[in-house]
Amino acid sequence: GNAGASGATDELPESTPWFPRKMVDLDTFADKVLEMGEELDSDHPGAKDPVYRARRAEITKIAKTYKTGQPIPHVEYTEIENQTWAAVFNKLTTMFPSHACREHQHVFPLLIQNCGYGPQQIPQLEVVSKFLKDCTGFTLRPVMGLLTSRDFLNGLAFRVFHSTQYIRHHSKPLYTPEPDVCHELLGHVPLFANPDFADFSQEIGLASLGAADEDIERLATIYWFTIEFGICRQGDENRAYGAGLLSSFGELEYCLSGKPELRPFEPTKVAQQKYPITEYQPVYFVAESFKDAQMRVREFANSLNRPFSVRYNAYTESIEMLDSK
Ligand code: HBI
Ligand code: FE
Repeated sequence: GNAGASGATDELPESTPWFPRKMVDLDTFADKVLEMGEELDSDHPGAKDPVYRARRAEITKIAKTYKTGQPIPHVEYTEIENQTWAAVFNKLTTMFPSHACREHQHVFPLLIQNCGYGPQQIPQLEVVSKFLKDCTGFTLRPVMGLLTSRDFLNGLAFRVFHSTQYIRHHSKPLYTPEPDVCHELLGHVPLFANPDFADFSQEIGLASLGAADEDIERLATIYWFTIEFGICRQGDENRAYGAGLLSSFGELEYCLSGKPELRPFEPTKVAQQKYPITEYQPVYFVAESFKDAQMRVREFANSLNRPFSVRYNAYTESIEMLDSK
């Protein structure tokens, strides 16, 4: 590295994996999706429905061609799609008062007032993205399907959340084997409107930039047990804040039922925890607060083997690098 007066460096070790340095670099992720971007697994409820598959292709085309700075195109959802949303919305909202964390419950009425949340129709990503930008600087980008862990986490460094725009198949409204717009809008979005949670999420993203593959694996596991399946302590109760919990009627009830094991959130331990992806989690980790969780993730990130550190410049929407940690 170049240890100039500013400490800034442009030279990185050759072994450093590529990472986005400017917001527009995220455009390169658009068509790099894992399975299910265009193909559906044979066990997907929509796999044998040609109408559903054609509709998916129509909606994912938006993500495929989306470029930084554009408004997210409006999707005119069909009657059937809006009915699927209504089934999920009505079921989950009965459980939020007793199971969701207070940050989620604080934001939810604001989403109803400002973003068209309600049982009638699927809210538009563009409207939601603008709302989040005003709250915490987070924005949404449409995505065709699952990104690699590296790309997905790298987006969080820019306070960008990659969101699907299509909905699950109408034959099973309370089940989806992959993220869909219900999971994003009901599970993830409310938390990204919270400043402490936004900071926490970006911390994981910053740690992922240029990280070694093994460290990406560790950070993806931490992501899994926090942003997807996290539980937090609130007063003398435990409440769900993970989007995988907040968007699953069955698991939201189960995670606070006393059946699964709850352990304190300690990143070095969390990072090693194995987890199933197709059934309820046997173990959850409980955070004391988002600020506490962020501090612990920052400590963990500093212990990783990366010869430079990074910070996000919000004015230029770019990553700055520093030689030493
Ligand atoms: N891609 N689009 C999308 N949405 C996710 O929630 C997602 C992803 N890729 C990986 C991922 N989540 C996590 O399981 C971690 O690997 C980061
Ligand atoms: Fe998710």
